Amino acid sequence: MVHFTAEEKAAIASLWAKVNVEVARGESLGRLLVVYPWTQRFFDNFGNLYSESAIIGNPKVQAHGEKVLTSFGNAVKHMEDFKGTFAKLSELHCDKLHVDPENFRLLGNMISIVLATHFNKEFTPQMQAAWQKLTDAVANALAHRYH
Ligand code: HEG
Repeated sequence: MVHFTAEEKAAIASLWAKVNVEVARGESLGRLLVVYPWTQRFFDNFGNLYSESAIIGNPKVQAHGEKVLTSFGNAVKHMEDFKGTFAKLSELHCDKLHVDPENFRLLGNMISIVLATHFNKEFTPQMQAAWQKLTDAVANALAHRYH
């Protein structure tokens, strides 16, 4: 089980409190779909994903991105029990959607990049390290059904 120090928890919570999910909602998923185009195959019912601007402006990408980000917010609140928190979602992604778990890591990296673009200097290497630990823990918890 991953352990977070009190400093890491405080750093993560303080940054997350400033994230405007309404604004950032499509950015991480949008970047995933642009940077790693093969991830688009999971979203073939999302309509137009033909260009970067189509992806970023696609309302379904926005709506789904919001679900993903909100789910991350849930992880921030439950840092003692990722497995329990993501048990249902792990079932969905592994058993039903068959998402390759490598993609969970890739999406975690996109979240780090979005945070870096929004928070610039505040997203210090130490802050990044704490977030990377969180996104890795979420990725592991989501992949749990594959283990
Ligand atoms: Mg997933 C559904 C969270 C990565 C593909 N994802 C969902 C849902 C949540 C979620 C909360 C909605 C579940 C529901 O409606 O009950 N996803 C989530 C997180 C992460 C992640 C926190 C973080 C790593 N998802 C992820 C990746 C892919 C993917 C990397 C594919 C490349 N998710 C996916 C698909 C659905 C969900 C195809 C169903 C979408 C739909 O049909 O509405």
